[in-house]
Amino acid sequence: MDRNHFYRDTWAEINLDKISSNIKSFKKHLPDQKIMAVVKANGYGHGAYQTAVEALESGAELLAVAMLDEALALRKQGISAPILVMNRIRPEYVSLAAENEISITIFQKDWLIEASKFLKETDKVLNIHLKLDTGMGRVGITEEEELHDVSLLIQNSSACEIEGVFTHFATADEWESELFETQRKRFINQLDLLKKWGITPKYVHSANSAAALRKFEGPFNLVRLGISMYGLSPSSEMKEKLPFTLEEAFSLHSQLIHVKKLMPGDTVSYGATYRAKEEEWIGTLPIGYADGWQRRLSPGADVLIRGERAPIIGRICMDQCMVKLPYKMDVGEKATLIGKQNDETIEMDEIASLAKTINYEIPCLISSRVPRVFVKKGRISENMNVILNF
Ligand code: PMH
Repeated sequence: MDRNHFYRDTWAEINLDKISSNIKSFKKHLPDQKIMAVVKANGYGHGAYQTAVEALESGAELLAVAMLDEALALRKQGISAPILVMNRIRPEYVSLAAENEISITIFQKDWLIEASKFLKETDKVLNIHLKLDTGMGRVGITEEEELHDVSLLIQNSSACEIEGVFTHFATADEWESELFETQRKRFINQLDLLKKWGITPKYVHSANSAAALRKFEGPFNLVRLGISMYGLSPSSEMKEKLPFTLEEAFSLHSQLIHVKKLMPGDTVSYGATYRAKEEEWIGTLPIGYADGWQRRLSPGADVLIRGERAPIIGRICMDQCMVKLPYKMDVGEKATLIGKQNDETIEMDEIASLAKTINYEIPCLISSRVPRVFVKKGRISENMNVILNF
């Protein structure tokens, strides 16, 4: 392990080769669709920049993030591919977006009127994706009149252009969903209206991972891939019916920093909730809830040591937690909290289920103080340690 840029005994490993493989599988699955790699929230915790570069090298052509800051960070790091900010930006920042060739999402007439005051003659043309709400109920235009006004205002402006139109599904990860079909139809109707008004944007998109995995009919030419690009299934329902294997890119590791013998009756951690029944070997790992290893994972979660499961016992602390070892082990032994050791695997879904949440949330919550180690072409290519600005 190359530790040039971090000093702690806990790290996340991001296997970029798996991201590449997932993107390539999608290219085969949907040869006619362009891929927009969704790298918001630091690439769902996987590292936005590294994931973006890998996705672009593997066949994705565009990127999506949630906010302007995330897009600007990617530009600062030298990424020149098209980037879409999917959430609302403040009207006063439109020039900043235009200057940096960042496409933005709009879904309010008032916003557009306000933003037009801030666009300068000298700016590059601002690329806009219209967001339509077909049933997600989050953001997006719902009324025909507002859609008409917004699209014509943009069309008549020399400062901006409609580059795309999109919507977002609420239930694409459920096989039998009436709402999915309703949203698909509503979107097609709205596209017909736009066409009637002379608007045929370059990019028409609606599919997230779940929709892209299930394939569906419509006049769409781009898919927005998040969770599946990272190798995780959008839902357990879909996991059983995936059209190809998704390869998990994220794994989480630590090392024993202390090993001790407990005598019967000895207790472990805050609240003394764990009490030894017999003589037991206990190891301490330097990872805790401040790293995103949530308290609710104990009791329940295991770690892998020498390919065997060892349960986490007692309360998870802020920076440390304890595991029950099968026998005496040495300080320095590697423990895998998510991932594979020999023939045993702890999947992200296992941890998500123990934490009573979805797999999306787990890597997002692994905090920035956990360094990320990137593997590319089978070798460590880079470390990211936000604390030390690496
Ligand atoms: N498009 C939009 C507008 C999104 O909000 C998301 C994910 C995606 C595409 C990618 O979806 P996928 O990861 O299922 O492929 N957004 C979120 C969210 O807001 N909460 O969970 C996932």
